[in-house]
Amino acid sequence: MIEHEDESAAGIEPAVTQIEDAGEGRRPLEAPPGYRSGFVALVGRPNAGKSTLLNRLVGEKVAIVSNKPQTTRTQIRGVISRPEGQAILVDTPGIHKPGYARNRRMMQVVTEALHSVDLILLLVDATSRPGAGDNFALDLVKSSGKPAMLILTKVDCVKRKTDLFRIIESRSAAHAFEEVVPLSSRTGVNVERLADLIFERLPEGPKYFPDDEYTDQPMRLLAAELVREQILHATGDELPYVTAVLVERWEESESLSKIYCLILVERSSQRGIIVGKGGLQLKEIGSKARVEIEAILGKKVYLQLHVAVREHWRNDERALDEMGIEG
Ligand SMILES: Nc1nc2c(ncn2[C@@H]2O[C@H](COP(=O)(O)OP(=O)(O)OP(=O)(O)O)[C@@H](O)[C@H]2O)c(=O)[nH]1
Ligand SMILES: [Mg+2]
Repeated sequence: MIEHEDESAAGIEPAVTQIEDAGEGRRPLEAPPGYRSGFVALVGRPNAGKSTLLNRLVGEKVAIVSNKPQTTRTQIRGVISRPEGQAILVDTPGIHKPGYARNRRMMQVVTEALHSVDLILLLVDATSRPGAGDNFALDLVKSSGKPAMLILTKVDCVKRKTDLFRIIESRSAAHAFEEVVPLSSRTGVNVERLADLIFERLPEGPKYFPDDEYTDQPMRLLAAELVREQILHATGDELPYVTAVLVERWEESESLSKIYCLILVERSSQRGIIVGKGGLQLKEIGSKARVEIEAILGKKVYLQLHVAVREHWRNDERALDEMGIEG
């Protein structure tokens, strides 16, 4: 059953679930005395640069990135492991007011993340103008009562130092932030410094992941995301919100992974946009995604894409479950 849509901010109730249970079902891992660990949420408006920063901090591609807002739809975790501890970074969908069931779930993901972490990074695009969305994001951070750092992103795009100082001053006045860190995920400036600041604040805690494991995202979901990323890159503004990717079948053999993906759109005209003339665009999407998946799996991949029209998938709770968009 589809619930009544709630457009108001008041409709976003924090539904607290555990994410401290990363170790659930796993044997406790050996950690040296004084080991520190904790969960760190990356939140902010759509397009602020959360996923790009997550990838940069982790040093691997964990989350897909695009210049379209609302690229991230689920809670994606990436891990920084150091000899002295482990920071588990939680990427979240951009903060916006929910309309569709999918968007409502996306905002639930944000509020859950905020209430179950040790530290919040509020990301603000240094090149963006302050707007209502910023206040909305800030209110969520304030109401969580958690320690927060203000991260000003994309400073490589701010040409004048004086402009940067002005931005830092005006943005940091809004809340008692623990730290204010201007950085660029593109050039890497201040990214290591941020990692150091995060580790300084981690409480003593267990080792949640083996040192060589940098995400808990199932490969199935990551593969679907890598296909969606290529769709976002290949198509214009009309498609991001209406496209979903599901892995229907995955066959493993020693030398080859065969992956069969279903791409959902809402109308047949959108199907045409993705497929392109003579199927050329779909072929291009497939071959670029395949190269990325092969790099991660370290083996050959056969990737088959199929586009289907499913009119109401954004309100289809079952389809959302299959995509890992938690309810
Ligand atoms: N110049 C520059 N661009 C950046 C930087 N960080 C991110 N971007 C770009 O900003 C756009 C949005 O980046 P994402 O990481 O997808 O942003 P996000 O906050 O995860 O967005 P949502 O998932 O939609 O909420 C992409 O085009 C990135 O390449 C940066 O440090 N410098
Ligand atoms: Mg993102």
